[in-house]
Amino acid sequence: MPVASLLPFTVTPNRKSTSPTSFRLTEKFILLLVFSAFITLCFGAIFFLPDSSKLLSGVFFRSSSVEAETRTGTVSDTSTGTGSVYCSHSVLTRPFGRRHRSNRIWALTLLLVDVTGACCRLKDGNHSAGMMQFSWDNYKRYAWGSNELRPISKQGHSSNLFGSLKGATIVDALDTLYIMEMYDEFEAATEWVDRNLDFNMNAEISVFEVNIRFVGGLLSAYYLSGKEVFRRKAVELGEKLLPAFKTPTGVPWALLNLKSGIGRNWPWASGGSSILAEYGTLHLEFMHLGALSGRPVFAEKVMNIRKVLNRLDKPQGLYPNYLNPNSGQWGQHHVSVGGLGDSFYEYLLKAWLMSDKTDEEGKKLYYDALQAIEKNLIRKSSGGLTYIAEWKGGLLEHKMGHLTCFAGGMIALGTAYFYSFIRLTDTFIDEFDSMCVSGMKLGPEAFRFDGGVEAIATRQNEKYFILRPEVIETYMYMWRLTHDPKYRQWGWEAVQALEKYCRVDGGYSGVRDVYANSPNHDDVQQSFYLAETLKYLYLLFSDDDHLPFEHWVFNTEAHPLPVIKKQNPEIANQLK
Ligand code: DMJ
Repeated sequence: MPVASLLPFTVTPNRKSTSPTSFRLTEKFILLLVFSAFITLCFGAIFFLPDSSKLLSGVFFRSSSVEAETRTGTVSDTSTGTGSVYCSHSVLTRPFGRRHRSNRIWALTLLLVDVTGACCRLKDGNHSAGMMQFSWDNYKRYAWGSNELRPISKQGHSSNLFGSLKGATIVDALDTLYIMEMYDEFEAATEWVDRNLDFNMNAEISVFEVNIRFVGGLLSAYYLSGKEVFRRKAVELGEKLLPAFKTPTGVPWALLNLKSGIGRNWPWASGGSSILAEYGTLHLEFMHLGALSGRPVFAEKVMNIRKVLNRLDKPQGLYPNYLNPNSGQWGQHHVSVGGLGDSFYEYLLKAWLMSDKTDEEGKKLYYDALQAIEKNLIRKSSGGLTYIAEWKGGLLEHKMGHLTCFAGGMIALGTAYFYSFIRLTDTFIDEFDSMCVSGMKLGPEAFRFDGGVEAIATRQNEKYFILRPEVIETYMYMWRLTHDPKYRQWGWEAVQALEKYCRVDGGYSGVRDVYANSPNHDDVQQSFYLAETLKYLYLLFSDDDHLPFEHWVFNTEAHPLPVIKKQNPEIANQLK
């Protein structure tokens, strides 16, 4: 499936062709002269103009450089809490001058291709682009090819989520590099993917993590850049994941050996169950894999998961986090909109949006699930804060995870279409800032509303912050949907907190206790920091037409996937 047929920004309008035979010889000669003059002019522009990419971005991607000038000075207003939040290009980002000449050619190519004007608008960066540069440079210097960076010990790091698979940070960061116009870095990452990203190994991986980070990252890189290598690798990896669905119900295993195709579930999961947030967070990527490979098997696998879920009774309309893939029955009745449940709900809504609002089943499943959540899990604390509790066999645990904080953005996005949730969003989000942050202005992993506390982590093992994006993700959605400056204000405070407490010599690190007086670093720069946290910050301070919601849906790792438009019948049919 050619990229051009999927993307709004690469479709060129039909033009009437003129037969060459209709020109006389002299006319042909004049045309040739004009054409040669044009080519010479273009090359002259590439080599002699000061920096054509800046000019082009000013003229053709709307004048971000001009905007940046007018924004200068507002940063200090922001830091003191007054005025609106804008980041000055000249103060906060690296200069354009270090760009490679090939980028100018690419910019010129974009100019020639982008005749529809519907391209995702590539803008000047903001402060997060500088943060990205720092994270990337350090990863490249100390941990190139490893999954993640240890920024204090300055070496590579890997968790058991990826087995012996390599390069998680590279693949997760590809689209952020591209979106932030860090094209030299994007080229280096592309070359690494082409030469080194290998799935033929005896590695036991998490199907969910590899799907959202690797498949999602490769798909977005493909859709943004059009480079075939990403499509090829995404489909190759997708094929490798298919054996995970070999269970009696078709609900996939959590873990899979890429070589043997043997799967199993996490040993800690209730009764050998698969996890809702894991098997329920494959839909977006698999729909695109189906579209790009032309193989219906990808869509069939994820649509079958819905069938299994539709057959089951839901306690109070809620979805338990555990489901046994052999029996097709629920495991322990634990319900959460945070860890173990979270992105299942997100993908119901986004499946509908990504299908250009044709996936009516996805829409209804989301609506019903949210109604049950509103009724059974959303509560008010004694101090008046609205939060989402967890549910264990009918009893509420008055705790909310950092992971749950993404729900503000999800509910807001849904509210744009489902008006009945407006009240919920209004109250919920306004209290967000005080709930999800600590004295360091960084949110703990979980916070409680019992035993006389209000939104505080009371257990030592819930006080850490690992550079998670969820709070900033919600700020970004809320900003886009309301344009209330407080979301940029809060985002800017998050930037300052990250700079103050998480930035170390060799990159950015999580902290072990957000209530401590000074940070005790955990020495890990998570790949989702580059994929999500920095990207959402960047988008928070960008214009709305930069990856507009109308054309793009973000997977749960913040990888943008294009909406598959109705007028593309071949793909639209696969989504039904
Ligand atoms: C990311 O890998 C994804 O957002 C996932 O859905 C859960 N959260 C982590 C980051 O916190």
